Amino acid sequence: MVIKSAEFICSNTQISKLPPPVKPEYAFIGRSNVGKSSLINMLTGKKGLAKTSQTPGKTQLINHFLINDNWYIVDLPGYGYARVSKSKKEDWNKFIQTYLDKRESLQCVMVLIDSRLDPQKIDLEFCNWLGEKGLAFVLIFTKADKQSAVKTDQTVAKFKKALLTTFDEVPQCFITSSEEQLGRDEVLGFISQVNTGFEVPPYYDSPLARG
Ligand SMILES: Nc1nc2c(ncn2[C@@H]2O[C@H](COP(=O)(O)OP(=O)(O)OP(=O)(O)O)[C@@H](O)[C@H]2O)c(=O)[nH]1
Ligand SMILES: [Mg+2]
Repeated sequence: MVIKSAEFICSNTQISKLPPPVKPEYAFIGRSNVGKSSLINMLTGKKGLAKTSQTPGKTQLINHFLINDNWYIVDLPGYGYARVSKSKKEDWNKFIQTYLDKRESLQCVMVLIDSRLDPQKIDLEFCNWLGEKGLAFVLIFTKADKQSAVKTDQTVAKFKKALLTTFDEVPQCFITSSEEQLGRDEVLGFISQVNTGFEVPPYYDSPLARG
């Protein structure tokens, strides 16, 4: 897929204020600091599009980016950020869970996993939650430039094995590096393919809804 345009549309804390669900949408989520915003910038080829930071917890809102006037990338706050109070964390979890569970145009949850780490409980729990909700997801392993390809393959294999204790089959996996532009064609190719099957939810497709 060629990226012709990528623009920031809105930041939200309220589900009711999200753009109408008339275009296919992909949510990028993972632990705080895993590299979500960097990956979005790498995929779109726009360095400053999503704000990145060395301090975990940078992304605090649901951010919508419109790509090629045709589909959305959504940058979500990272989970597992220790320095947020417990009640705030619960509020966030609820908000994100509602978004993921109810968003009609959400085509796939892109779960980002740090390729340097052994399977983390919080990542596995999140994948299991997606499974319980019947939400489609893929795994994107990040920061592959930080170690050898052999080590990355080992991490991927361990994660798949851990998932197979609760899943019958493992989802599609992508290995990426935002530093080295690794995995860009693969991830965009996947999105492009899913986009072709998108249908506008019936209500929004009616003349009434279109105004
Ligand atoms: N070497 C390397 N560093 C990366 C890569 N991706 C992200 N980083 C670094 O990791 C840090 C966090 O990146 P972000 O993209 O801000 O992470 P995030 O997941 O959006 O973080 P929050 O919004 O805080 O949850 C930054 O210092 C990035 O430069 C990568 O592929 N390779
Ligand atoms: Mg971020």
